[in-house]
Amino acid sequence: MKAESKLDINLSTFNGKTIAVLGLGKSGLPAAYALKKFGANILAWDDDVYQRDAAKKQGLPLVDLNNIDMKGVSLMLLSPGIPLAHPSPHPVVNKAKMAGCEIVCDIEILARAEPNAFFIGITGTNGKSTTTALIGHLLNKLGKKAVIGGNIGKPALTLSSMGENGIYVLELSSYQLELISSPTFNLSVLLNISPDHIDRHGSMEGYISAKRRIFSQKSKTIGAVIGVDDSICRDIHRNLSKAEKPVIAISAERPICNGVYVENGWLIDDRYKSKCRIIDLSKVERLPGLHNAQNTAAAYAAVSLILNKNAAKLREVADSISDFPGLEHRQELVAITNGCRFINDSKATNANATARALECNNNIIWIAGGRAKEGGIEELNSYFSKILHVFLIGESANEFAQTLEGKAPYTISIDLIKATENAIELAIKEDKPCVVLLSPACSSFDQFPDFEARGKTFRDTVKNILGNRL
Ligand code: UMA
Repeated sequence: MKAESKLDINLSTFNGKTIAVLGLGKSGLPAAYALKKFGANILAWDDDVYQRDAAKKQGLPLVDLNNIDMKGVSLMLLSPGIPLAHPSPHPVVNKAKMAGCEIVCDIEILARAEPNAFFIGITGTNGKSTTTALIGHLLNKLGKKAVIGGNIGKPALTLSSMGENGIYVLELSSYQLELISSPTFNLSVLLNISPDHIDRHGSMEGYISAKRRIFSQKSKTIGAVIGVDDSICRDIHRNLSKAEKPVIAISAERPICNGVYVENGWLIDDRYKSKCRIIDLSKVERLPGLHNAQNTAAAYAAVSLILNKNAAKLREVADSISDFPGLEHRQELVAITNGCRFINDSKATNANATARALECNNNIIWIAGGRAKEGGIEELNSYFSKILHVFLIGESANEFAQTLEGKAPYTISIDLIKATENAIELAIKEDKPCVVLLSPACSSFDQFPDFEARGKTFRDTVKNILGNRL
């Protein structure tokens, strides 16, 4: 993407400031370009020579931040993937800290540039992209000016300016939350917390405390939504529910008095005199499974806070849930042939996310593997009986093979194209309806630049072999 392709946010408040930018990838490059356009004195750097070349071609001044005196640098824009504290801080981060320089990410810059806009922040270990997209979809259907962005893959400073009447619906990773210093959100959504990114945060406590930063709320906050299906979030809810503003508890697993929950497939709002049955989620094809029940409950609850329980409008929300188009790489149905469904769930970069796909499918031909997270696929043991065969790819192949030994048949296919070909061959021979599922339970970085490239390879391979049979 060309950095200047869309720069709508007015950053004149940073005019004349000296800003170091470390990391010139998806978020850093457009941010550096935008700040430069509005008169900031940019010192840009990336440790990767290719990224530096790309930045140079777009006219960004490069300065090796490892070799400069940081005094006089007022702000450092740090890309979220670059270590702030763990496993060890990037050397430039240490220099910036010693020079007393504030370290932030692009979301903080957006919040300062658009102080009058309404900010919804969504975080959680899993489900945050779907929830973000669904909230954006529901608000747009209600005729609200709203845009989605952040960790979902739309960098903050490439979004349109929302101004006073607009809404930013932002997916926030724990990495980004660590790099936001101002009270930012008018409405905060925390879906769930389970172990993830421990290396980056040093411990589970560090990860939880990064997630809790979603409650860094503006004085004009209208409330919060919290999933209470795990014990960590239940504790957070217990503490927050003493707050003045409404904190809506949501659950995909059990009835919640005065909350929003899913029971026998129905989304229920229990904040009225009598329980309101909102929509039968089992009929919503693009939001399958319990995990999507949680996402939908959270999105509905968040939007209901904005609508201030306007009953007529809430009916419209229910209707709009059914026409949510779904998201790429998250249980994305890419083809159906002879009763076999091909599902791209490349975004499942940990076992917990993969569990959600295994849970709502049967007769599964599973493609898994990549760069494994701690614990590998051990926690998926209870799903192995649903699996017809596993095709293993990537660095984790041998480790996963050991976990599967004697529990599910597997083949080490090495790479994704081979695994997809193998899976299709097997699916064609199968006499019962089955599902070919790419849900790696691993990050993609051993074989692909990101999960999007991995998902696209799967989708292209399926379509090349089967044609468009959706
Ligand atoms: N870099 C260095 N030095 C280092 C490490 C990296 O210079 O020591 C450079 C790399 O060479 C590269 C740049 O930093 O050019 C990459 O920065 P980054 O890793 O922060 O990634 P971006 O391309 O800016 O993308 C980021 C998010 N990436 C991460 O948080 C790792 C994207 O989330 C997000 O979509 C994007 O901003 C737009 O906001 C992706 C992600 O994997 C989807 N997120 C993690 C997750 O969801 O689990 C947190």
